[in-house]
Amino acid sequence: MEKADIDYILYLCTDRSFMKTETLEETVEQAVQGGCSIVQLREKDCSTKEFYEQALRIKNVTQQYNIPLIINDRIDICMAVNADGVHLGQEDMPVAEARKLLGEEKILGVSAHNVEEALKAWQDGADYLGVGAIFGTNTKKNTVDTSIETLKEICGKVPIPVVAIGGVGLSNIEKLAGSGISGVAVVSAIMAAEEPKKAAEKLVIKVREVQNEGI
Ligand code: 3NM
Repeated sequence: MEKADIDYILYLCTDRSFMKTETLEETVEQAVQGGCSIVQLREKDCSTKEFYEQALRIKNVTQQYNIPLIINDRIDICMAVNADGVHLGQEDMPVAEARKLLGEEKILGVSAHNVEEALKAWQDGADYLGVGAIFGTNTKKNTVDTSIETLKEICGKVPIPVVAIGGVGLSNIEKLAGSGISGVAVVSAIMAAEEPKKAAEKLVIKVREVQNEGI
């Protein structure tokens, strides 16, 4: 898949602790069937071997639906399973080094919390940015609150896609109208849903509605 063709409208970050299905693959497949357009495998408490095996299983699903699979933090896992890219936080591998290791083909996403971090990530080779936590979240500890104003400013200053993350759900997506984002990234809004497919369908409809109003 060409980088330019990637659709960031509904970006799912996984977290097995929320899931209602037996396996992570099931939740991911249902979410993708509902319209989730890109998936990040985010594993914080497992061995490298488990992470690798889980990545292979999730890749089976994303490949079938032709949507990108991004691996959180681990360049080695991305290369080992030939995933589509890596997402890095500000405390992870420096972006320029990661770009060297990954090459030009892989997607490189970076978390940014202010304009300075956003500009640096873009200059160092990021393909997209995750900006948050916009609405606050209990899903991840030690997040940095980022305002909608800052989100908007970042979107205006970097030429790469920006997704909003952190507490994003059906009830607050409309607050992002006019911000310039390419999509939203969610964990609990899909992972914790009894019906991930329905949850994804509703979220996509909402993001599109807001986009039509000039997101
Ligand atoms: N990154 P939920 S917030 C993985 O602020 C992640 O960079 C964040 O989970 C950041 O959609 C977050 O359940 C968790 O609020 C988002």
